Parts: sequence; structure tokens; C-alpha cells
Amino acid sequence: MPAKLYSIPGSHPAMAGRLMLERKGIPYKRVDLIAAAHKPILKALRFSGSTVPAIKLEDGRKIQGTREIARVLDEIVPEPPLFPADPEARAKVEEAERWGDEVLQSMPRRIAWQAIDRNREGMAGFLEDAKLPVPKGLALKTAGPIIKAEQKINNSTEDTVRADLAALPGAIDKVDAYIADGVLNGAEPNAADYQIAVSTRLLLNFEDLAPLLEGRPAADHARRIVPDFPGHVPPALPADWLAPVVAATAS
Ligand SMILES: N[C@@H](CCC(=O)N[C@@H](CS)C(=O)NCC(=O)O)C(=O)O
Repeated sequence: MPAKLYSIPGSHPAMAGRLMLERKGIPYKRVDLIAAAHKPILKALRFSGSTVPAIKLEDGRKIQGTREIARVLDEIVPEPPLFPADPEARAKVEEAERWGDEVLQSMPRRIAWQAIDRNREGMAGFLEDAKLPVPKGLALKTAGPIIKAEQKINNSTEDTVRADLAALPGAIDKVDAYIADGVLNGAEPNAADYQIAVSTRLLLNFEDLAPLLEGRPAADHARRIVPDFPGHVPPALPADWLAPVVAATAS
């Protein structure tokens, strides 16, 4: 039995899980779950946590969380490595990976649940390559309560998303700095490349936010590491929320 990767449509950490499995050449079957409903389903499948990516390995071991996944995959399939062998270089990659997980990752997630609520066309894009247990039309028609549930799960509110949009220009500067320092975008992708690029690649799918990244090293890096990320969200967020992003784009 190949490994099983549990995902939800549009999940950027699940995309990191997927890309790391592919990098290691580990065969897997992707199982798409419906957002919010995925939490009790993962519990029923006896995963200890409620987040995707969640992977059941060929040997039955269950792993969850992009950082744990990177380490376990390196342990079971050492080549090509997801972390540098040199301890100092590894520490830098781990620091970038931690920031990518603990700080950057939740920004596009919180923003996405507000944007999709305001423009449902955006939701359809994320379902493009999904294999859901219900017809896509039905999933879209019944998306309202799922969006509200996900906003609650992720603390996606007007206030948190305004704060994310204010912090986003600084976050993209930080990604560019990691690239300039050689922590990201080396010849061989590392765990931090996957962790960070899935977030920046998801941001590129938002018409409201792509201009902040376009033409910058962070955008080239995102497209190199994550060539395809289904989804396109037309303009959705209120102009006053976007003011810090627009100001940073113009400067
Ligand atoms: N930071 C963790 C968690 C990922 C995460 O929060 N995934 C979201 C979907 S994008 C999720 O499953 N949320 C459900 C929950 O928070 O219970 C990781 O990198 O694996």
C-alpha cells in the first residue's frame, strides 16, 4: 500500500507535504477531505492532531505537521536530504522553517478565509484538481457554513486579517532576505524552501496580493519550488484593508 496523504483543497501546508513526498520519490495516494469536516475525520482515522497534511506511511506510521513530516521523510529516505549536513547551515534552515510555519503560514490562511467569503468565485479555483467525496457544485453551494467554521478555527477576523495585511510587506522582505543569504533557493530545495514557498505561492493566487510579490525574488522562488498551485481569487478584500499592501507595492 502506498502512503496516504490527507489534504484539504487549497491547503498550502498540505502542498508542502505533497512536494516533500514527491521530492523523496515516495509513492502516495492523496485523499482530499472537506475543510472543517476534516478535523473529526482525522480523529476518527486515529491521527493525534486535527491538521493537514496528515500522512499514513506505508508501514502504518501516522505523521502530521510539515516540520515533523520533513524530519521523518529524511529519516526513512535520506536522499535527497531536506536539511543541509553542515550544522550551522542546518540551524539557519531550521530557523527559517520555524518562522515559515509559526508566523508566515497562518497569514495566507487567515486572509484566504476572509477573501473567499467575499468572493465565492475564488473557492471554485481551489477545487479545480480536488477529488472530493461530494460533487463540486454541491460543495460550492454549501460552502457558507464551512467558510464560517474555518474563520473560527483559524481566528480569521477583520482585525486579524488587517494585521496580517499590515505585516505582509515585512514578511515578503524577510523571504527576500533569506534568499539573498542563501538560506533559501539553493540548488537543492530544503525543508524551509517548501515551508515558505507554499505560502508565497498561495499569495500569488490572490489578485489583491500578487502585485506585492511580482518581480521580486520571493515570487520567482515560489514559482520554482511550487510550479502549480490550483486556485485564483479575483479581487475580494476591502480597499482600506489593502492600503498597507498597496503602499508597499508603490514604494
Ligand atoms: N502548522 C501545521 C498545521 C497546518 C494547518 O494548520 N493546516 C490547516 C489547513 S491549511 C488545518 O488542518 N487546520 C485545521 C486545524 O487547525 O485544526 C503544519 O505545518 O502542518
